[in-house]
Amino acid sequence: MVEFMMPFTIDVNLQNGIIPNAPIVQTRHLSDLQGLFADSAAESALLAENPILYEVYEATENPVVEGHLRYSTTVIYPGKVGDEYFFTKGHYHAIGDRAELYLGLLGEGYLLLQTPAGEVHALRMLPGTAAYVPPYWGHRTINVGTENFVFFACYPADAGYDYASIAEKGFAQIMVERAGKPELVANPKWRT
Ligand code: PAN
Ligand code: ZN
Repeated sequence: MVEFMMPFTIDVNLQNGIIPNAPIVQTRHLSDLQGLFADSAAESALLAENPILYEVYEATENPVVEGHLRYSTTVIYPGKVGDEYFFTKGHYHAIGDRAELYLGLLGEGYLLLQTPAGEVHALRMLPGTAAYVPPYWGHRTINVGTENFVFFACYPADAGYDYASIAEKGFAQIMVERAGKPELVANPKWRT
């Protein structure tokens, strides 16, 4: 017997990305991403201040089971560690074949995608850009602007998070500021 969940709507504040009634499920400070930035000296120096890099608002009413979707907004603050722009930790989905869709709401950023072998693609995201994360790709978002970079994400409820591979190896390429502009360069810390 199918159990029918009641349909519903949610509101997303398009001025700031906040989903009213959705708790902040993640507040990530620099210390939560320690070791992920290429410039270790700049990272250590900024740790004294330990700024918040990003926050995630996730609507939590949906069951975390196969067949359902979950959704959230992520607000990444502007800033850099050395010349590398603030980014999210990045992860593969624990169930690798689960895809995801991002929709840019505010600001200017990049979605960095990586295969486990280290093939990287960077997709520019502006308000209105819908960016697809195909199954099996690791993904990280980066704020390359001077304002908050905010995006909506929708993903299979059972996708889960594998942070360990990224924490261990990082991304093969990183986004740094060169002559005032974002540029993708090889990550000196990347381990194959
Ligand atoms: C997103 C991310 C969110 C924060 O909702 O979880 O942007 O990034 P990290 O999880 O890498 O810290 C998503 O991709 N969910 O699957
Ligand atoms: Zn994801």
